[in-house]
Amino acid sequence: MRRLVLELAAAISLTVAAAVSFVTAAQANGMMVTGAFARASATPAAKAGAVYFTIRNDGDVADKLTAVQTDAAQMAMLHENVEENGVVSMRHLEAITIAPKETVALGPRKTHVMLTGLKAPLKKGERLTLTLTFEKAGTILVDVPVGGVAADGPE
Ligand SMILES: [Cu+2]
Repeated sequence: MRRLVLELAAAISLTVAAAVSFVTAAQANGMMVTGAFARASATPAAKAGAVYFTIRNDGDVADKLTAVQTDAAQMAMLHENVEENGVVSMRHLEAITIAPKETVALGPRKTHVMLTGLKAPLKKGERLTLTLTFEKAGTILVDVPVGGVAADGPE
């Protein structure tokens, strides 16, 4: 009886975990992407935007995020913010390496996915899909909600 109860509890928690990860995370081959969000465009004429998320590598080998793509913009690329002599500029990154068991958080004022050539301004409450390509884990589709113009996380 006790064993049955434990098995039931395990089955239920697995179901809950699966349901939660469906909503908040996308994963493949040990690579987990969570907390994705974009900021709404500040003006209707905006042609650029940014997307942020957190990547966790639960696998045993380092992996690299090498490409990003979305239908919402003509181009998506990896950028990092660099400060030199008090001036912040953005630098293109060829890839982001994630060591085994490492978590890399993108965010405003640091590493981000830059969208250029937006096909339409990003509006709060809308969603876009981002395709991430990892060297080893392959392709992960990430559902990205658009938050407010100054959002610091998914809303
Ligand atoms: Cu940028």
